[in-house]
Amino acid sequence: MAARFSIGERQVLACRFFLCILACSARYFPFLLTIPQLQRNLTGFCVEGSLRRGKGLSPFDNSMKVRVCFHDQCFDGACSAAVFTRFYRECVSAQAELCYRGLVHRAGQLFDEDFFDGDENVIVDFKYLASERLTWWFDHHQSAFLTDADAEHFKRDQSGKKFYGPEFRSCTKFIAHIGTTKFGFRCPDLEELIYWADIIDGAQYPDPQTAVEMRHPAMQITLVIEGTRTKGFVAGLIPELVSKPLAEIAALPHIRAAFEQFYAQHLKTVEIIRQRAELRDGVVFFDMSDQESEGFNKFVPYYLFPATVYSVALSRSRERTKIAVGSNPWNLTPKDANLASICERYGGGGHAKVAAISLPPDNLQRARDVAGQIISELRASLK
Ligand SMILES: [Mn+2]
Repeated sequence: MAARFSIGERQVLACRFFLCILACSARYFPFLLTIPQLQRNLTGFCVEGSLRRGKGLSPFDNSMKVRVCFHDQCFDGACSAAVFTRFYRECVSAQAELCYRGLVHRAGQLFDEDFFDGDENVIVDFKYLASERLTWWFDHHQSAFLTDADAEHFKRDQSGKKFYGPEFRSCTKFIAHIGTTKFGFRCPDLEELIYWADIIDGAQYPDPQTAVEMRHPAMQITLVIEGTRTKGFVAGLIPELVSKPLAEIAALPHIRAAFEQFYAQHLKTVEIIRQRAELRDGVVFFDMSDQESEGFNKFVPYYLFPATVYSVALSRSRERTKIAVGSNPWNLTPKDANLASICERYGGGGHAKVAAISLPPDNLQRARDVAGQIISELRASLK
C-alpha cells in the first residue's frame, strides 16, 4: 500500500504534533512553566511578576513585552510601576504584557543593560541609563544622573517619553501628572495610592505617630515592602496595587502575616534606638551596624526625640553598609543643609531632606568616618 504521506510531509506532521504537545503541556501541566525559557516561549509569562489583560493565555501569543524596572523595596517605586502600568494600558497598548524587575542602589554597577529584554524598556523612580534600549523613563530623584554624560544623553532625547521631575515629592504623582497633562490619562481609583505615595516618599506625614505607629494600610504595606528580602516579592505585588484598594492589599493573608512579623521587629528596634541614640546640638546619631536587619523606620528618632533636627544612622546588611541622613520634618528649626549634595560628595545621593550613602558591606570603618564627618558638618550648620 502506497504511503499517504511522503517522508518530508511526515517530518512536518511530526514537528507539528510535537509543537502541539508542547503547547498543550504548557496549558494543562503548569509545572512545566517553572522552566523559565519554556515559560517565556509558550505563554508570554515572565519569570518575575507580570500582568496582562484578559483571562485566557494563549500559547504562541507574541504580543508586545514591556519590561518595567522600578525602585525595589520602596512604596513609591512599586506605586510608580503600578501607575505606569495603568497609564501604558490606557494610553499606549491595552494588550501588551508588562513584566517587572526591581532595582536597588548598590555600590558599583547599578544595573545591567541586559535587564532591558522587552520590546519596550522602562525605568520608573530610578536613575537614568544612557541606553538606546531605554524607551520610557520617569524619575524625581535629585541624583537621577550618575554622570554629566548621562544628563547630556537625557537632554538630547527626542522621544518625548523620558521625564524628569525633581520638583515632585513622589515619582508616582509625577507619572500621574505627566499622564494626565500630556496624554489625557485618568485613574480616579488610584487616587488613594497616589496620595499615599506622595505622603510616604515626600515624608509629608502630619505627625511622627502616623509614621511610626503605622495604623494606615499604606504604612503597613510600606513596612512589608521595605522589609521583605524575597527576590521578586515587590514585583509580584504590583498587579495588586494596580487593581485593589490599599486596605484590601494590607488584609491579604501573606501581607498581614508579614506585617505582624515586621511590626514586632519594629517595636524592638524603637527600643534599641531609644537606648543608643546620642542627640547633641540638634543632630542625633545611632549605629545599628551590629543589628541583623538593615531596615528601620527613619522617623523613629523624631518620634522619640522631637528636638532632633538632623539624624545620621549607620546600618549594615549583606549587600551594603548604609549611612542614612535625614531631617526632622516636624522640627521647625531652619535647615540649610542639602543632604543629597552632602551625600553625593561621598558617592551617595537622594533628596535635599533625606539621602543616603551605600558602601561595600565590609567597609564599616570608612562608613563610621564618613558618618562622623557628616555629623560634624550638620552640627556646624546649626550653630
Ligand atoms: Mn521615589
